[in-house]
Amino acid sequence: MKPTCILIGAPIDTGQKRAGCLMGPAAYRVAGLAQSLVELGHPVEDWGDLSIPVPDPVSSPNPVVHHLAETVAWTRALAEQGRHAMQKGFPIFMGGDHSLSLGSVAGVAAHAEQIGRPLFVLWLDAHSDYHTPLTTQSGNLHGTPVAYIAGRPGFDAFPPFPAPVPTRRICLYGIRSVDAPEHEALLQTDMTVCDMRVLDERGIVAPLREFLDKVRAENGLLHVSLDVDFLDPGIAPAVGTTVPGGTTFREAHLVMEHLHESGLVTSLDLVELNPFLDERGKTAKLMVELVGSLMGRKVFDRPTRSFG
Ligand code: 6HN
Ligand code: MN
Ligand code: MN
Ligand code: MN
Repeated sequence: MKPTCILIGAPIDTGQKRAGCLMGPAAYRVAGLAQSLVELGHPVEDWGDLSIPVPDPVSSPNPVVHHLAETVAWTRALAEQGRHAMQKGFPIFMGGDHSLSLGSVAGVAAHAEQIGRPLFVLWLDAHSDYHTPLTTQSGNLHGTPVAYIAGRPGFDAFPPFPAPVPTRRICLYGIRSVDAPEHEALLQTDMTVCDMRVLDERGIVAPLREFLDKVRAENGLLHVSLDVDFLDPGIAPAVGTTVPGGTTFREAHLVMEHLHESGLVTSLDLVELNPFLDERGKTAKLMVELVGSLMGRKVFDRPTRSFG
C-alpha cells in the first residue's frame, strides 16, 4: 500500500519581503498536485491551509529581523500539524516561503524522536539558509531554518527545536549563494555541503547516493526541503531569490527519481514558489511534475535498473 499523501498548505509570506508566496498553496492545487498523486496510486488527503492567530508581539535582539512574532506563530502551527501528519502518512508542506521549514521540520523531528529513529534532512536550495536571527543581514527569516534544525543558538523567541539534527545528518545540495557569516559557521560543522561546483564536477547523482547510503545505514527518516531556487531560473522563474546556475530540468528530475527509488523519503517541503512572478504557471507545473517523479512517476518503467 502506497503511503497517504497529506497536503498541508502554509500561505506564508513573512519570511522575506516580496509579496506573493502566500499564493503558493493555491497554485499547487490549480496545477493539479493532488490529481497527479492520485494517478500515481497514492491516497491523498488535503488538510487545507493552516492559519495563525494574531500573534503577541516579540522583541528581537537584532533590529533588522522582521515579522518575528508571525514566524514564531507559523512555526508552532506547522510543528503541531506536521507531527500529526507524520503519524498518518507522508506530509507535503506547500509553502509559502522557506520560513515554513522552521515548523515543518520541527514537527517531523518530534515524530522521529517519538518513534526512536534518526532524522536526516536533504536541503535542495541555491542558499544554505544557515543564518540565525542574530546573524541575518537581510532580516529575512526564510534564511534561517537550517540553523534552527541544527540547534544553533539565537532562536530564543522560538519554541526549542524538539530534537536538533546533528549536522552530519544534514546535506545541502545545489547551493551557490552563501553569505559570509553562514560560510564561517558552516566551516565549523561536518555538514555535507554539495555546492554547485561539487555537482558540476562529480555529477548530480554520485553525492546524492552517498548521502542516501548514510540514511539507509542508520534506518533514518528523510525529510526533503525543495526550494524553487534549487532549479535554474530559466526553467523556474517564479521565485524572489533567483540565482543563476541552478539545476537543469533533467538534473532535478534525476534527483527526484533517485529519491523515489531509495524509498527513504518520509516528508517534503515545497517552498518559495511566488506565483505572482510565474509565466503562465510554468514553475508551479514543474514543481508538481518533480513531486510526481519523487512519488514514483518514471520516464520509462523497467522491471530493474542496471546502471549500478
Ligand atoms: N531561501 N542569504 C540570504 C538572506 O537573506 O539571508 C538569502 C536567503 C534565501 C532564503 O533560500 O529560502
Ligand atoms: Mn531556501
Ligand atoms: Mn533559496
Ligand atoms: Mn543568508
